[in-house]
Amino acid sequence: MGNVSNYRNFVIGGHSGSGKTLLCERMLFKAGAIPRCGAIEEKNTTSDFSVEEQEKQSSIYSSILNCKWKDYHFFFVDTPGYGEFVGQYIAAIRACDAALVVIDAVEGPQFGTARAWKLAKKRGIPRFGVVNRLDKERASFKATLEVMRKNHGRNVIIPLVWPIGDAENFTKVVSIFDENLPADIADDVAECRTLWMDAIAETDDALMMRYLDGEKLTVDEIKQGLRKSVIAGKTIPVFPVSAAKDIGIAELMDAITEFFPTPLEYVALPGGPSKVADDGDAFGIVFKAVNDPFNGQLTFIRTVSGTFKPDSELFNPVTNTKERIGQLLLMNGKNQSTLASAEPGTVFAVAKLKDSHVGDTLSTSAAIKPLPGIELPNPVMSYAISAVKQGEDEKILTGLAKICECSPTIRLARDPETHEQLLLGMGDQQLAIAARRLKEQFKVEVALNTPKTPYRETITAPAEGHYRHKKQTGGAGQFAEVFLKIAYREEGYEFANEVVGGTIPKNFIPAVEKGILEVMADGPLVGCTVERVRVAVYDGKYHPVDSNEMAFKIAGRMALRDAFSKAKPVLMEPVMKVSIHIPDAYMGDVTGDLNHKRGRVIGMEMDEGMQVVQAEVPLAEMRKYATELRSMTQGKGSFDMEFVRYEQVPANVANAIIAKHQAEVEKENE
Ligand SMILES: Nc1nc2c(ncn2[C@@H]2O[C@H](COP(=O)(O)OP(=O)(O)O)[C@@H](O)[C@H]2O)c(=O)[nH]1
Ligand SMILES: [Mg+2]
Repeated sequence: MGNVSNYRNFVIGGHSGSGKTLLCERMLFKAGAIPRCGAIEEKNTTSDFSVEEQEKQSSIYSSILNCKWKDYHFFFVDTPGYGEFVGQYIAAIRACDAALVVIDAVEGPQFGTARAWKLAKKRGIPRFGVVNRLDKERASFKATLEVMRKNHGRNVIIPLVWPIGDAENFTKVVSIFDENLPADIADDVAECRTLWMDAIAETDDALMMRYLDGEKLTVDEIKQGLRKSVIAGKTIPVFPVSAAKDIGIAELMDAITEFFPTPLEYVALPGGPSKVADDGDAFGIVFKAVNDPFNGQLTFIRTVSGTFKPDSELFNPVTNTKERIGQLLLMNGKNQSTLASAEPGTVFAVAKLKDSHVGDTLSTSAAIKPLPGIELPNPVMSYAISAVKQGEDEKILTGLAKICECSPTIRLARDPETHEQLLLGMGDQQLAIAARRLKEQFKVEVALNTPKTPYRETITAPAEGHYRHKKQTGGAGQFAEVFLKIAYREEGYEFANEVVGGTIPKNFIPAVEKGILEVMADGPLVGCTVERVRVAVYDGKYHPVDSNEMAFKIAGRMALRDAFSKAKPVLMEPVMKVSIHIPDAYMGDVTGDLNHKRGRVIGMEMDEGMQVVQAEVPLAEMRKYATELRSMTQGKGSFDMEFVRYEQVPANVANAIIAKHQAEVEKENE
């Protein structure tokens, strides 16, 4: 297609509503890639082309875009800002060389902004700050800039252009290096120049010496130093713009050509390639999949090194699969054209791969080592799922598996303890959208229910148990008798045969343990897994004719239930470590709510202007937290959680759970 050093590859991130999608639309339009500039309200932007996005008037999926700008070719990805869909941004950022973080000039930086900065920094790619919607009433460049400076440092966040006028009066931007600027911005611009000159001098000792000697640097030296500083991530140039009114966009696009890296300056993650080139074996990372009604499954790849060609054979070293690819599709939202080759930095799609998924590597060489994968966040919400119509379980699982491919933060799993089929994800909205897709695309309906909590049962005192199983009904009788004792152990389960003198013959011991294992899997309190118990069978009786395995299994089971009831049994529940990110104003509400949830706050800290509350909370109380936190914080909070340990359920809570379970069992037995 062209010269790889003129390719630019970047992702657009930021808080929802900051104008990322409109900025993309504006860039495509200015570059002549689309015939008219769509609008969010008219539901005709290139990025937000799915029905769900048009209804919501907000992005849910990342969109793959490209355009030519002057001698350059941009490959870029628009991403959703909304927290539940952050997986789309994380995957895109993994594939891209740089990030534009968009900030709303009315609201200032928000929590979605902080997340966008942080994830880009973690990926180690250069960043621009784009202060957008500056034409709006109440918008202020300087106020927004001050908050950004406070969050990231005055010598890091440095405007490269300055706006003339704010809000209704925002008319244009000027380069801070221009001569003869209006007097009212002279001080601000002078400060930016000094900050840039300091940053540039730091990139090179020789420049530093000359700068300290008071020598003037040439325009070329300034540009090169600036580029070096940005690519090293030391500085973040800031651009005031209005995507709606097309102000500052050309300046931004020019700066992308000048200061963002070329694909050959690829920032590898630890374990990634040490060198990339436009020749040699081709390899790239899979970072997105979509289920397209026309093409079926489309898989998106970013070429990292080498050049992919159509109609060729690729290897996936992660799944160990050979894949045949046909056309290389160049996408602009849903519009596609074909490519003759895909050089480094190119983002392209291929249809109908067999076994390649988000995070995998594809290569022309079978000897390729996989690139580091994509680290996605843990699910924070789950539903137990079942088919609304009987007999459609299989169809639901196949459909959902396809949906999970395209939204890799959604997962299917079977809970081995509760035996429920779970659908896990980042929040109720994301999972509701998945259910809706399933209905529309796969024509099956799924019911989403609160999952059972995988409680565990254990004992707190040693005890003995006994059971005598005896039945004499007509023909052959049944007889077995078992004595056993149980004691608490630190973890797991242990079985010991301490029978002496053959009171239970050796060949029946496995049957006794089978009965015991039935109780271990289906505990007496609430039917959950029993653990932390040592069971020792020490005596019994048998009958030479009437004893059999079935009889000993029953005796083993009943003897353990007997012992268990005397051993001061307790219920254990999973406790999660939860980190909650919220604006300071919601601290009281959030910690108060944690108290109601039997949670313990174990730490608080500030992080980029947000409060981070660390707490330990029982899983049973966290089932609807995604929804609750959203309403408590007007959508401004987010959280993640992971399992820490099992803890004893307080007696009053446990009694209620046990009573409820017993009532259910009785109802079933009726
Ligand atoms: N006035 C004004 N509105 C804008 C501008 N950019 C975006 N918007 C509006 O802000 C809203 C959110 O824009 P959108 O692009 O969907 O934001 P995203 O969630 O970041 O993708 C929409 O109503 C846009 O029309 C801008 O520069 N000026
Ligand atoms: Mg959007």
